[in-house]
Amino acid sequence: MKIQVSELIVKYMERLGIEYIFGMPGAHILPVYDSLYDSSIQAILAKHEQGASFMAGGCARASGKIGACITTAGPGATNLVTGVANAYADKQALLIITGETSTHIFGKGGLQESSGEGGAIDQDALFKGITRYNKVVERTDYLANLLNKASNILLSPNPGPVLLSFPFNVQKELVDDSILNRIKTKPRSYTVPDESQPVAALTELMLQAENPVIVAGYGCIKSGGQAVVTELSEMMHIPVTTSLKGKGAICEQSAYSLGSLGVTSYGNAYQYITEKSDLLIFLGAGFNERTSYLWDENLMDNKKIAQVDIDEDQLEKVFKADVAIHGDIKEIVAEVLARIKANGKPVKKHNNVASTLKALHVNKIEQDADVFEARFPLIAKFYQLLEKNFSEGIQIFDDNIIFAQNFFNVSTGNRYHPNSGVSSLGNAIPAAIGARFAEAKPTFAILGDGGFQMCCMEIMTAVNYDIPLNIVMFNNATMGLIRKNQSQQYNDRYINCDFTNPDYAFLAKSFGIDYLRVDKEADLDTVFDKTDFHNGTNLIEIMLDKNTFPNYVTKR
Ligand SMILES: Cc1ncc(C[n+]2csc(CCOP(=O)(O)OP(=O)(O)O)c2C)c(N)n1
Ligand SMILES: [Mg+2]
Repeated sequence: MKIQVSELIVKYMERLGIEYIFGMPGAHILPVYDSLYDSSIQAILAKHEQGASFMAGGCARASGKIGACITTAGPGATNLVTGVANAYADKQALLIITGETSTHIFGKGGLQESSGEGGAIDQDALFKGITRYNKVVERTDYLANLLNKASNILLSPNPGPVLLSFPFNVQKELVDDSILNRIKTKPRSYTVPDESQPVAALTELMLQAENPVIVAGYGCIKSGGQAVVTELSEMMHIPVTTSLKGKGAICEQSAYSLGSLGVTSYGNAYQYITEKSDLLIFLGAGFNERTSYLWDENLMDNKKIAQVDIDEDQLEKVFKADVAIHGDIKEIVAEVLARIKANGKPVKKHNNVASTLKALHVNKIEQDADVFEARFPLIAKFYQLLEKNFSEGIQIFDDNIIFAQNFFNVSTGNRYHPNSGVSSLGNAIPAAIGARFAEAKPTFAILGDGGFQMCCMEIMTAVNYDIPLNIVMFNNATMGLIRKNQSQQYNDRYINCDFTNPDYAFLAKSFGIDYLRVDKEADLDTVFDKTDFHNGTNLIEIMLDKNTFPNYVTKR
């Protein structure tokens, strides 16, 4: 049967399991919107295309499925850039559909033309560096191949954004719907290559080590490896630290949790690794600037290194490993566990862990308490109450990062999504909205007042679609991180960091959402007593002093 290309695109997305597509229409993409009218996919109208791309990213993060967004040509597409860049850096599966002027107009100066011809902007070139695949689809005879290529990227264990731009006339062309049967829309089952040798070597390394430490990353969570990693840690008494994105890979309240590893953290994990550890086992964790303390060699010195990652490109990217295994973390760790159990020898217990952790804890209280807790009592208490009231079942999108990294112990039943990718301010609110569409659980966006003002109109997207949302905003009337740097590194020469805030109570009222202000600790008890975190849309404003800086030490 013949169907329009616009309908084929929508059916392709349905088969990919896409339930929501975030965007904004324009004349050049209306045929696809018209096909969405009859689809099971719900089209969500954002306030700005950047918001739409962040929502699609949040939806993908929460659901583990493909996120999707749709815009018109020209400014619709250019407004997507930061969200797409974020998904690219974060290796998120994002399908972006954009419109384009009809091909017979190319090069003549069409309205919003983005063909790159005759002085028009070149959308293809613009997105080249931030997509895994990017195509202006000018003809239909290779549609099956082209969509298969898109599927291969979107469904791979290491995906990225795919942008398909359809000229207006192409969207309305007729094609045979049998094309759909030639397109892959389910992930290939991933079989671990024959890893028996490296897995045996990894098991042996672990049995030999006196003080191994697991560095768990987001790859652990993506593979669903939390339970096996926890079992391994508890069975062998191995402490676990995580990258920021890996927070929650094991329960951070666990006796074996060293908290997160990285420049803005307390430094327990750093201390344990540099002073005690003789084996580091990286499980789906990158070793970026933040996690590695700028690739501090003390972390690697005098110890063996093992690494497991499903992304082959991550293996030995920035360090040399004694054992490097390309494979699914859950499967590999399960295999290691089975081998250790079958080993016959008694399982080695690393008995000094508890006392070392205790010593570090004392250390932490003595050295760091005034660095963080005492300086930010309201935020510390907020996270304590959050943990107490929600031991599981919430998802958090956090643009601020520094406070949560230190104050918030993530349990395996909660999901914490720090603003990673390109670390763009303005991500938390739309990403949380996208996630709340995918997952009906209490959802939090946590961010500063600077970031809030970048994306706050998207709150109305939540309101328009009855999406419950909890926004926690830190009001310090400044770009705090910038002010801190200008104070500490530029002799208090403040430039372009401070600003005057609107009255957020009125703002919330105008949006029709609930509002609570926190000036003192007792106000937080009221917040947790009164707020409907499940079904309400709430703005919680926490007042901070602009001259109180999170005084983390970058190197120890
Ligand atoms: C899109 C974007 N622009 C600029 C920056 C650089 N930047 C990092 S933190 C920061 C200040 C954030 O201020 P605010 O959101 O109020 O948080 P605070 O540090 O005050 O808690 C800025 C401008 C960024 N990360 N993203
Ligand atoms: Mg601020």
